[in-house]
Parts: sequence; structure tokens; C-alpha cells
Amino acid sequence: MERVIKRNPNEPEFHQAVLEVLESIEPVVEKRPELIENGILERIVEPERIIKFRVPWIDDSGKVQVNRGFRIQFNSAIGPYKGGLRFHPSVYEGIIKFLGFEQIFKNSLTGLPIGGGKGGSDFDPKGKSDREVMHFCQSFMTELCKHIGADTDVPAGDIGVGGREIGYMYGQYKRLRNEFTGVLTGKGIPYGGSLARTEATGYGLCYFTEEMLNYKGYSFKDKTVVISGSGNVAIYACQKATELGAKVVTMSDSNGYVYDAEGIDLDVVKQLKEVERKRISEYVKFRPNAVYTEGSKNIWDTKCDIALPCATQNEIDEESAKKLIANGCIAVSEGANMPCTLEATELFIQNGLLFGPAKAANAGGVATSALEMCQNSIRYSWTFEEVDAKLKNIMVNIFANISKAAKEYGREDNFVAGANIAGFLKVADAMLAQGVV
Ligand code: NDP
Ligand code: 2IT
Repeated sequence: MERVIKRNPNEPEFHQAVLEVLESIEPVVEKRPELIENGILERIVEPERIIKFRVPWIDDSGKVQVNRGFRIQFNSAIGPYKGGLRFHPSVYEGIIKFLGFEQIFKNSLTGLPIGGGKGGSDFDPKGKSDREVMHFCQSFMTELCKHIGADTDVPAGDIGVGGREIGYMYGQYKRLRNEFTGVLTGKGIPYGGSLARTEATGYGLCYFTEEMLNYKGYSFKDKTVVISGSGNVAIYACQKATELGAKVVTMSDSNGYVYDAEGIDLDVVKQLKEVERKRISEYVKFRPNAVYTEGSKNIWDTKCDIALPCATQNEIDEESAKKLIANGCIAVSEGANMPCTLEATELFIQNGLLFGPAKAANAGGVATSALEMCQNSIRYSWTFEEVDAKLKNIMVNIFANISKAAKEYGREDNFVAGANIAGFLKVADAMLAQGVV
């Protein structure tokens, strides 16, 4: 850990992600000295390749703008690099590194042949015209296309990158490389996208969480759920949790959150967010009994049975965790990547809450991306029901595998340890088999 901090200074998110994994795999390393002898730990924390580039583009006023682009190809032991692209002003190398590192273990847990990678830019799509977004995406892909490919590295969406951005990037890749291949996932249905990919992360989160709840004799039925965020993951988590009989009472964005005691009206949220790209504050215009609060931190003061953080990293700190526990919350399941700080996670586990770590709980998105790659390779497409059934099966298996790994290594019911151990073992064994590379 000291070495990681020294070699990657000023990257606290990356340190946080690595520390959690290294602590979890201690019992594995004790049992298997060959992992140390072969330098698996030193190698797994070092990205195979970091690509960093200039992204120039011209805004609507004719002014030249410059952003920074990143792709971190972290680990290809079990398959081509796979992971999303994030466009958000907070993006810097440390954010992409933490996301890429987490992606290695998440992708391993899906049971599908995909390595770990992540990319993005400090570009902020908010408030930009479609033309500006298109020009940025084309410039970004003009460099990125030299480093990716359907059998090399397959990017997808993340914060700020949805169907519109994937479409513009796919068009530019095709034009530059003159090939129609599955180089990106999350594509539109008419040009090679998979049915159910849009829904997959949120649906998968709920399938996983339902399985975790069932394990202790609970379910979503009649539970009150707090969801943060109102983007891709949050919207489809809200839809599935509601279908499973829960009442979702909150959603948020970076400006604030809404509380709707009668249950969130998802049609309103979809119209505001997916169609009009507006702020969640406008929700109360359509639902006058709902309440909007400026600032999103206090969302965790809302009394609930289940919390599904689906916005961004470190949105639940120790203080928010204490509020959730005091209010009788029984389960926290991470839709976002690393939304709980190490201290918050520790508190949930110590207090006996069911805690679903991101690597496992939100793996349904990338798993369905791998199913999209599979469909592209065989030049075929499955029905929504077929993809959804495979997704559900994958999430059920992930829960079974991580709870088994936790038990086997003396950390029963600690799904953080279970996910890190199970995800790590497959990658470590592949690395051992492939020699020092
Ligand atoms: P979207 O861009 O669709 O939505 C992001 C949501 O989170 C928005 O409501 C946004 O509000 C809010 N948000 C983002 N950054 C912040 C911030 N710094 N503070 C407060 N709120 C914030 O992204 P996704 O739904 O795709 O991603 C959400 C999370 O899920 C991320 O952590 C992502 O890494 C993770 N994830 C996504 C997957 C996918 O398939 N899309 C798969 C697995 C994990 P605002 O609009 O105001 O910025
Ligand atoms: O964090 C994630 O797993 C994603 N953003 C989805 C990645 C993907 O390749 O579908």
C-alpha cells in the first residue's frame, strides 16, 4: 500500500479502492504464497497501459476548447479491456485509475471473458448543444480509435456518456477505421446495440439486492427505498425496485433531491432527464405534493429500509452512514462505483446491515455489455426477454459466488471481502498461468 501511494501521489480515490482490495485478500495471500512469489500484487495494482491525450474542439461561438482524454488499460489477463467512459469535469487520472482498478474484479465476477479498463475526459456535457457534444466526441474518438478494437479494448458509457455520445463516437470510429465491429457497447438498437443494455445496471442492481435480501428472509416487497442520482443507473433501479413491490421515495442530481412520499413518478423523471436534460428540481412542478431540497447530501437523512446510492463516488460518508443506521435501514447496495467511503462501509458491516459492494451489485451493466459483444460477434440479436433472463442469472450467480468466497475465507456475510476475493482469484490464476507479463 505504501508503494502504491508513493507511485501514485495525489490520487486518493485510487488509494481507497486499492486499500479495500488488499485488506480483503489478506487471507488468500496467506494461504497461497505463490501469489507473492510471482509478484501478482505488485503487477495487479499497476495498469498495463495509460493513454492520455489532448482533445481540441470548437464551441458554438467559434472558440477553440481543449479537454484532456484518458484511457487506462488496466488488466487483460482474462479478456480484452472493457469498461466505460466518463465525461465529467471532475475527471483526472486518479478517478480513471480507481474505476479501471475496480473494473478488473467486477468484470471477473460476471463470469464472462472481459479484462478491466476505463476512460473518459474532463469535458462537461451539461449545457452543451448537440453539435458541441458531437464535435467533442469526434475529436475524442479520433485519438482513442488508435488504441481500441473489438478484440483489444471495448469502451462503453458511464457518467455523462449515454446513447447520444456512444452514437457519435461509434460513427467516428467507423469512418476512421472503415469497419463495422462491436468496438463500443451501449450502442443504439438499429446499429448493433443489445436490448436491455440501457436497463441492465439498474435492473441488475435490483436482482442482486433481492437475492441478498432473500438470503436473510427479506425482499423488496413493501419496503421504502432511497435512491440517489437520476441518471441511467438510478432510473432503471427505480423501475425494477418498484416492479418488485418497493416504494422509491427519493431521487437526486448534483443540485439537490426530491422526496415524494407517494412514490417517485418515473415517467416524470424520464421525461425530465432522458428527453429534456433538465434538473430534478423541476419534478415538483409535475408532482406538487413532492418536496425539493437544495443540496443532495441530506438525502441520506430520509428514513428508509433500503438505500441504493446510484450517483457517484463517496456520496455516503460516515455521518450519512450513521443516519441511515439510526433510521433502521437494513440494506445498502451500491449502484454507483464506490459511493460509500471506507468508514461508511465499515459501519454498515459492523452494524449487521446487508451491504452489496459496487463490484458485485452494479456488475449487470458490464455483464450485459459483454452479452452485446457476444451478439455482435455472432452477428445476431437476442430478444429483451432472453438478455434479461441471462442478466438475472448472472446476478444470482454473483451473489452465490461472493457469499461462498466470504464464508470459505472466514468472513461470512462480508460481501465486500467475498467480492474482492472471488474477483481477484480468477484474475490471479490467469496471471499465474500466463507468466510474468
Ligand atoms: P449518468 O450520467 O446517467 O447519471 C449520473 C447521475 O449522478 C446524475 O443524476 C448526476 O447528476 C449524478 N451525479 C454525477 N456526479 C455527481 C456528483 N459529483 N455529485 C452529485 N451527483 C452527481 O451516469 P450513470 O447513471 O451511468 O452512472 C451513475 C453511477 O453508476 C456512476 O458511479 C457510474 O460509474 C456507475 N455505473 C454506471 C454503469 C452504467 O452502465 N451506466 C455501470 C456500473 C456503474 P447531474 O446530472 O447533476 O450531474
Ligand atoms: O462501471 C461500469 O461497469 C460501467 N460504467 C459499464 C461498463 C461497460 O463496459 O458496460
